[in-house]
Amino acid sequence: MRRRLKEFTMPLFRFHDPAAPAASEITPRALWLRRREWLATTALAGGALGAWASRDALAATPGPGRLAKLPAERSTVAGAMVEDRLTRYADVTGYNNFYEFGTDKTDPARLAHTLKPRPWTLTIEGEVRRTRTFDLDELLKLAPMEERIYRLRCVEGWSMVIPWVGFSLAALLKQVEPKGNAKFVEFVSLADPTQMPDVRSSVQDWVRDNNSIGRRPAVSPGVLDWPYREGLRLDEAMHPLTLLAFGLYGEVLPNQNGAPLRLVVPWKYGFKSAKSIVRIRLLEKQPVSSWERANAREYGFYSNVNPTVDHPRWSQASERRIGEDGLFSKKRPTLMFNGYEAQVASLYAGMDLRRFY
Ligand SMILES: Nc1nc2c(c(=O)[nH]1)N[C@H]1C(S)=C(S)[C@@H](COP(=O)(O)O)O[C@H]1N2
Ligand SMILES: [Mo]
Repeated sequence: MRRRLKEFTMPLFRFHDPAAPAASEITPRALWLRRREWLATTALAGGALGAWASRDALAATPGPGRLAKLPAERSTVAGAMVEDRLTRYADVTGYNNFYEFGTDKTDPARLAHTLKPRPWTLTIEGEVRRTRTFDLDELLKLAPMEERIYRLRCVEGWSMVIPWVGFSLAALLKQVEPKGNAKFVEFVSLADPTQMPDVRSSVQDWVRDNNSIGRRPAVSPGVLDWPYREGLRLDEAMHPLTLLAFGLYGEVLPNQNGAPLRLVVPWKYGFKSAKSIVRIRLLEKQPVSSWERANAREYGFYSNVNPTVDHPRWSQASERRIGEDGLFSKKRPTLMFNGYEAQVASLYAGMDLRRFY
């Protein structure tokens, strides 16, 4: 399968020691560690944050320092924070899925410089009392920025641990006052072919080109229809773990990670976490997300991380951590709800998770 082949053939150049930081990365890394120590001592005496700081010291994590800093405070969901080692900044920002820029893992880092994260507006509409359009500066001030360290588990079988910066999506949704009949939330990403090269090669283009007699399609068929769309149930969207992220590693989001704002839903497969969002719609009926439209049997609406429900073409029982587990060994056990069972299982009480996959 195309996506899976990419996953196993692309990163062959990564055979260097993943724990060794390049000389150029040492200074920002030192800054990063100092900042984490500051967080550990000032934000929370001892406890979990102290453990994270020493974990970071072991992680040989090249720090950021390329983009503007975001002021992040301690997380309000500290109990859900993971103890795993952080994935290196270079991997978080160099190994991406952002199909608007291509399907190879290295395409977004190479090509997303054409994305213009400013000026940016986000419109929230649908079943709300107050339709609102926010510009980026208004959004940045809407609630205190928090640092949240979450696991990200891609449906393809790999995972990372990423220190995001943002605030709960609930803080934004409250602003528009959802009506009683709002049951779902749809997220729509930017789809601008002048900024995103692969938005040109949509399924519609391919069908149209194929239908015009004597012409071969100019581009290979797009995997997805644009814009990229995702959806959540309203209670999932309002859950405190659901993050509206503006940054990672203490700095604003690099374009390839979904600048200037994206969703992060840590207990669901990564594709539910839509990037570069321009529109949020509150709906009465369940929306159809892009991956569901592309292949409903393989990518369900819920897509909760679940080691006991396999993808039709591969097991989901285990995964490989980028930068730690080697290229071909999916040896790390995948956790129920990606490790957030204590926080989110009640959302699905009594639900057949095999049927609602
Ligand atoms: N708009 C948009 N959002 C997207 C995607 C995409 O192709 N387009 N890919 C998804 C997938 S499959 C994953 S695993 C995550 C990857 O996020 P990261 O590159 O920041 O790790 O983004 C998700 N959000
Ligand atoms: Mo993914």
